[in-house]
Amino acid sequence: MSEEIKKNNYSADSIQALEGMEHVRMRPSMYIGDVGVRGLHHLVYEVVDNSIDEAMGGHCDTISVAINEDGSVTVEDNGRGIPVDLHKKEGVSALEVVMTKIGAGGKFDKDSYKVSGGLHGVGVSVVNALSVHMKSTVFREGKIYEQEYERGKALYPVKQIGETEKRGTRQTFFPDDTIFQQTTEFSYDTLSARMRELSFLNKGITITFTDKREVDEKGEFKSEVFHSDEGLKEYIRYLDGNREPIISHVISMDHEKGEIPVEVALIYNTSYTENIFSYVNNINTHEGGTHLQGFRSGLTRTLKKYADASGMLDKLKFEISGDDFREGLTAIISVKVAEPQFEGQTKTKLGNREVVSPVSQAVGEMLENYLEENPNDAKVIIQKVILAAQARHAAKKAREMVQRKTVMGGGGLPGKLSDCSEQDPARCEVYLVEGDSAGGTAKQGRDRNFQAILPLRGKILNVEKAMHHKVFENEEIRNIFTALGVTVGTAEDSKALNLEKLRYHKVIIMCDADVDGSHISTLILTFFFRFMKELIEEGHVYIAAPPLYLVKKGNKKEYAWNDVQRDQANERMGGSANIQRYKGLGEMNAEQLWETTMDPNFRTLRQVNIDSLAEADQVFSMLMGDEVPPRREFIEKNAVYANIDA
Ligand code: 0RA
Repeated sequence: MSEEIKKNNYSADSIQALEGMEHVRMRPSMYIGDVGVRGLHHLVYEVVDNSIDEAMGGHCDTISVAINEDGSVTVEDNGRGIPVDLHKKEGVSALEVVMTKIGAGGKFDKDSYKVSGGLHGVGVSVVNALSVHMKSTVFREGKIYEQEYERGKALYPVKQIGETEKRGTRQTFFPDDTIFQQTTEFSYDTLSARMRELSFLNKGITITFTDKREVDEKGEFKSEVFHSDEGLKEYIRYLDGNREPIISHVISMDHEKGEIPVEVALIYNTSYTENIFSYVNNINTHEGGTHLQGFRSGLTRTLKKYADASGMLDKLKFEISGDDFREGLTAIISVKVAEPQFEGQTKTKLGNREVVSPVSQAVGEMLENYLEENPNDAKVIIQKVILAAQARHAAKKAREMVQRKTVMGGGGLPGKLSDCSEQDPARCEVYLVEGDSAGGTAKQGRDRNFQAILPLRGKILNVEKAMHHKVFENEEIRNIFTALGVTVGTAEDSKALNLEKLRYHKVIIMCDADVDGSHISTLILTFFFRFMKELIEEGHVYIAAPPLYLVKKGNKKEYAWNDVQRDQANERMGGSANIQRYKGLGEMNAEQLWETTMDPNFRTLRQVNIDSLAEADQVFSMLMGDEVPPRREFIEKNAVYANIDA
């Protein structure tokens, strides 16, 4: 290898480049956020982003992404191909500069290249630096060129390896397991969700996604093709597929021209939740920011003006607040910003002030037109807003009761909570347990020093279908708020969550390992997702995994969490072991529950995380909604999970 590098004749600048690459390897998190599962997947997004940029510039329409048999990833587009001619300043080919120099991006083509992202947009050289091996193949001007790299270092100068009629760029990389120590295994679902999202955000592009690691019964790879002609409009239909619309069309607009390209689509449905997803340069801005602010102000101003003029508010006794305009609203805002300033805890909050007014104006214009052209829909929307305002008044009272109890400590902790003695929240955990009897077992089995138990009675409220004041009036839900020490709502943002006084850093959902149990876990998760999203985002929510079987012979016993483990345990005991199937937590005694499910040295907890808020929203609305067929389909599709859970 060193021979080849010498041949490459590096200039002083490229030695600096190498140092840059070393820095990426020394401090990977500075470039990709983290070196866990999330960071690993960012590598793929970074490479795909480059092809998306090429497509957005109008130079390509097809991108294929594949997880290869060996676990590496290949991204290929049919664009112009990264230039391979000599880069005068660097003394090597432009391709090599792009691949091995930090921050080189594609600066030699200002026109279309590129609107840089926040978390990604760091450059493909970062992916190269963090890969044990990478190979670039360029199809350009009738020829095929290739260059390979090891941990970001070129193994040889770009070489021509053949001729071709096709155009494009192909990148294959193998993540470095000394950097990604947790795992280098890509998740099909995570990547597929992102490719779907990208196809909605960039209409007209075809993205194919293939997993070559295994074949199905027919001997075929798992594969999906994503393509959207209508972009955000279609995205809204996808997200709200399981909800009932109250207006006849998705309202949308696409302002490509102008300094700041803005795209917006929205619909109102019969639910009570507000669902707004915002993007900057294809990146989901979880924490919102100035584009969201512009959207909200445009929406409120325009609807309010219309409602005032219509006279529908005349009999209303109280003011309508901003929130009221967003109940049952599903919306997506996508803006492109040349130099985005990202702020906030997770750097997903857009800070650029100049974005507010163009978005607000565009949204206003779009809505004004729609309301004028669809007076019936306009009436339905305003009626919904009025109902929301009335319900908000009821909810406020209910919430204040929760608040008073929590903050003042007046009502104290819920009577059903068996608290722990430890005071430091970082060391405390609370088990939310289905049913009083399992609650009793958990109470006996726990380590009372740091484990608290909150039994929940039967099925908790399906918040997906309940009005907000019903949610805050529900006793089980109030118990959860009080036990956790979490409060909700401030004067300016009624949904803001205050986690400062969170009493347990681990909130563990423990339900029976059967269909009912997983339904109840889903109800609890839905509640957290809609009302305590930050709790999930900050990694506080876990799901306990009780065993399915007890395999016993003589004085030997083993627990099994699935059928394979069960059979293996049986075999280890020489076959014909006694197998007990646990139908619920109630069948375990306190000691067994501790050993298998609560003892930190032995238990497995599944941490709940949200890769994609939009995807999670779609799944929850489907699981908790009215439509049975999609729910069944989901459960069948996720049969592997169902086996663990059922
Ligand atoms: C800058 C200039 C040109 C192509 C590209 C960038 C380019 C970059 C990537 C990254 C992935 N796929 C890509 N495809 C193209 C070429 C400009 C020209 O041919 O005039």
